[in-house]
Amino acid sequence: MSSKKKPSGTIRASRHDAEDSGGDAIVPAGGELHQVVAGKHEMLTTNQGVPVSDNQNSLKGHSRGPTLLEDFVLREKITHFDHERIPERIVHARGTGVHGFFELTASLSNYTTARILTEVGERTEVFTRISTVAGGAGSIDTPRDVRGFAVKLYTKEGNWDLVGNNIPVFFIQDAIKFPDLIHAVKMEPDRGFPQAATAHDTFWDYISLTPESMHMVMWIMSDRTLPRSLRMIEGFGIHSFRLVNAAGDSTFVKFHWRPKLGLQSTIWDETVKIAGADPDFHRRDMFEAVQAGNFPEWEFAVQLFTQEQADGFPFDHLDATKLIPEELVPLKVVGRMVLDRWPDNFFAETEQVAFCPSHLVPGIDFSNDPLLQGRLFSYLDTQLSRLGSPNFHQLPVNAPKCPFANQQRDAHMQMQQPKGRVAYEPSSLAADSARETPKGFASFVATEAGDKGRARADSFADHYSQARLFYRSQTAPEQTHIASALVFELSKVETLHVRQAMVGHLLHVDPDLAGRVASGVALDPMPIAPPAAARVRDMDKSPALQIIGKMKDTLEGRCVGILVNDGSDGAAARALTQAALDAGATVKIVAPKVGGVRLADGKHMAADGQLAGTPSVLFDAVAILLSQSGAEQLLKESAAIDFARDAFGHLKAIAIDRGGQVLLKVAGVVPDAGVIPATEPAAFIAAAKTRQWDREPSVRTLA
Ligand code: HDE
Repeated sequence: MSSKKKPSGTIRASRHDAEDSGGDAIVPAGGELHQVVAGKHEMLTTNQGVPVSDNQNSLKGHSRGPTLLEDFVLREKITHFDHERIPERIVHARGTGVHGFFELTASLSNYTTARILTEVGERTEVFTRISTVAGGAGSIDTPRDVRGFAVKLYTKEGNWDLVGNNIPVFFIQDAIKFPDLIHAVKMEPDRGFPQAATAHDTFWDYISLTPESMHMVMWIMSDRTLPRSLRMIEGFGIHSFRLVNAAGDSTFVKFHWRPKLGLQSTIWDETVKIAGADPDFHRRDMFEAVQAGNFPEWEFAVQLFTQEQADGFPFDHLDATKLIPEELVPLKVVGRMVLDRWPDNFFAETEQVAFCPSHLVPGIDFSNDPLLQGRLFSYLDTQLSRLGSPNFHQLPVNAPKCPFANQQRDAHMQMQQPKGRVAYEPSSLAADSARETPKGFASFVATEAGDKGRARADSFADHYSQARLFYRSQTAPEQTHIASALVFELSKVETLHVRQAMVGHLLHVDPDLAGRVASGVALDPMPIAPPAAARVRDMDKSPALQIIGKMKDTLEGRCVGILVNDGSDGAAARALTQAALDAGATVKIVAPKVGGVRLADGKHMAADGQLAGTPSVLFDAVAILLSQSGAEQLLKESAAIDFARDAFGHLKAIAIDRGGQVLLKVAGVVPDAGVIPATEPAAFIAAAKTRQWDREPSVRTLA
């Protein structure tokens, strides 16, 4: 390095002198795409490969003089920086992506020719991105919101993008309504808030005028929109698709992802506090799980049904506001997905990944669902503005892993250098150029007849029966949470007639629910229900729609927090830690200082988090093990009191010793069956596997 005696403005290790220092170099990879890779002894260069001698000082007329325009090193670096951001997604801007694989466990060869669904035991690489919908890319991970569940499967026959959500139905029946829905939910355009929230006037105004949204409203007001972890959500393709077999026969299919860890959600008050304690709560949880080798896994299941069966359903399966109850068409598990590799670079992969529901493989086809049909246009279109070029498929995360070739050429950021004079098909001049093949994608031959027009089928008219089905299928605590969520949201709505209109719709869903919400927002008299376009039916309850019913009796994937201070009982802390680890949980030690504590036995215990920055909302269950003097010291510490009070208020199991008992008392907690002596680790673990639902009425007013 040729640095003379110039003050560099920084202290740096000399890369070029250190034998084993890794450098970042831009090198050609595979002769086609260029990527940044770690290399040894690489010089820092400009993008033109010119070695850079000084990366700390711009070129100036003299040491205190003006900067010179001639400084191409500075200009190139700053220009590139100025253009680092690309437009964020208009929806689903905030997301977390992970690589993994899909493995088929049962063949669907009777139904489809798609190799990914017929080759049992084959592993197919996937990239899965889970997102929130309404907030910007930098918004919190835990708003009350739907989660996008987008999976790119790099199959041998091309990429298949299954772009779904964690809720099996949607707000609207027709794609033409989507921009209005999104404009209504996004921050209000004059004031620029609220960010990532449905709890405001424009959203509920739009919804109150859109009865077809009522089923989805039940889902978004349920705890499904408050997932404990992205590893504990279901995924749904939502729309009906077709599977097409070798004989050209079609079977309708709905796609499902079911988390191995079961479903679990947080409590609303807890969710709000998590947003402050850790805005990256879900991304961090996923990162830590994947890095620790606790790879999230989902079962892949299908619901298969024929046109004849569909004709007998009391709803239209082409209507995306309807689901097919599992009790009517059972789920058949045919595969699994494991996410086992965190991306190397967030921008290159998670930000640049481009999902399109129109990316299908031979043997799978679309249905006429009018929402799906609109999506088939939208996603390709949005990638063009977001990624800026029709060559987005050449980015490594988007490129198929099977060979691909055609005569599409040129355009912005073309990374390929095709050879030869033929850029068309058919051609006789290049015998080896890419040709059509009989094995290629062929659309199912469907017979369509009817009058052209902007019409909605009568079979789409029933907007309330499945909303009622969902609400009535819930457990009592879950029903209470739905009612309370509606009260919370409508309490943020300033316009009285919007509140009234919403309660009017709820009368069709369930009069008891309407009563609870009306009372919660002090609405008197009860509004009148709007006319319903179709008779509201009572359907058989579907327990599969619950969360509590689908929580697994396990601590796997969960986290136990243990609060200790100087003088705490080390043996008790170690016994609880071991019991939690044995049950499959992770354990984090929380202490007043991050350096850890000196236990009663004189041993040092390292801390994972400092008390003020590690509240109990970050854990599924907690233990509070305090020495007598430590307990007294923490009584003046609001973070400690909140730690105890919130753990109790969020219905968690709490293990305590005598010091912990003192803290609970100051926190105003009256112990119940979920507060367990630290000397009984087994009982604590059993209680930690669930929430203390019975406790809830004693800690907050619910609707
Ligand atoms: Fe999307 N949606 N969407 N959507 N959607 C987008 O595409 C759109 C809908 C979903 O992780 C956009 O690449 C329309 C239903 C996910 O990158 C955009 C309609 C479902 C993601 C778009 C819908 C989804 C998106 C924005 C009504 C569940 C994130 C950026 C017809 C089945 C994918 C982008 C990722 C993203 C349009 C409705 C799921 C603008 C027009 C229903 C998971 O193209």
